[in-house]
Amino acid sequence: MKRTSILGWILIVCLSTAAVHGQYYSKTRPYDPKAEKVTDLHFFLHESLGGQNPTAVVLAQANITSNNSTVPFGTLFAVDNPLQTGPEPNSEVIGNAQGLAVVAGINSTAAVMYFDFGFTTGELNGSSLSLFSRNPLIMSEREVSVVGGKGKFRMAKGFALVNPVVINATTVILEFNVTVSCSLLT
Ligand SMILES: *[C@@H]1O[C@H](CO)[C@@H](O)[C@H](O)[C@H]1NC(C)=O
Ligand SMILES: *[C@@H]1O[C@H](CO)[C@@H](O)[C@H](O)[C@H]1NC(C)=O
Ligand SMILES: *[C@@H]1O[C@H](CO)[C@@H](O)[C@H](O)[C@H]1NC(C)=O
Ligand SMILES: *[C@@H]1O[C@H](CO)[C@@H](O)[C@H](O)[C@H]1NC(C)=O
Ligand SMILES: *[C@@H]1O[C@H](CO)[C@@H](O)[C@H](O)[C@H]1NC(C)=O
Ligand SMILES: *[C@@H]1O[C@H](CO)[C@@H](O)[C@H](O)[C@H]1NC(C)=O
Ligand SMILES: CC(=O)N[C@H]1CO[C@H](CO)[C@@H](O)[C@@H]1O
Repeated sequence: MKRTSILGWILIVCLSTAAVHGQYYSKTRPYDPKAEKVTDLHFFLHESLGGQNPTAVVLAQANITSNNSTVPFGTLFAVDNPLQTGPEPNSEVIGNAQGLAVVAGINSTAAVMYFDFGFTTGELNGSSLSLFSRNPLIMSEREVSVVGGKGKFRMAKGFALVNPVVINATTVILEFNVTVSCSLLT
């Protein structure tokens, strides 16, 4: 009974708060391009496939009978890859890349990635970058787009140049050089 009444009070308080702040508004203010700041980042993404502690796993795969690939068209991966300061496996972890990668090339091993690069150390702790792009691995141009961010990277936009350091059946290590501009960098 007591718990119910407390929940009731919380509900009433929330509802009254919502009523006070519930006015719709839409305001426009000038945009100041001089407020844009550019940030460069350099780090390495480490991915483990298979084995005891994979950081990328297959969620689903289309039932395609004719394919010549170990990662055929229509394969969806869930990913939680550490971001580290160096290509060495024991280098310092500074964040992680969480998201999805879908193999989206019918006649090629091409993927599209939907990743959130979250940073967990230093002044970027709690900030993240949103990447949405074709996976550069198999493309001749190894570039991915940064479409947004949060924390220090609010309203970020930019790109990353990617250099594959190691790619084999069990390990992927990618060097990232990210360039983003943000107008709200605090
Ligand atoms: C996969 O496709 C083949 C051929 O169309 C079919 O025989 C088989 O039952 C399918 N398997 C599943 C799990 O749907
Ligand atoms: C598989 O490889 C063969 C021979 O290289 C090729 O003719 C065929 O088109 C390929 N199939 C697919 C689905 O890529
Ligand atoms: C894939 O390759 C086949 C055979 O060469 C071709 O008919 C088809 O149009 C190609 N599909 C795409 C999406 O490139
Ligand atoms: C990062 O932020 C979280 C949450 O505020 C905090 O628990 C953690 O200790 C911080 N890590 C570092 C390395 O500052
Ligand atoms: C990233 O920048 C470093 C220098 O900071 C350079 O040595 C490296 O080649 C660059 N890599 C890519 C993929 O642009
Ligand atoms: C993949 O590369 C890593 C790092 O270079 C190495 O430790 C591992 O043995 C390689 N695995 C295969 C299957 O080649
Ligand atoms: C879905 C599917 O059929 N995948 C197969 C594609 O080809 C590779 C290699 O021949 C098989 O291992 C997959 O099972």
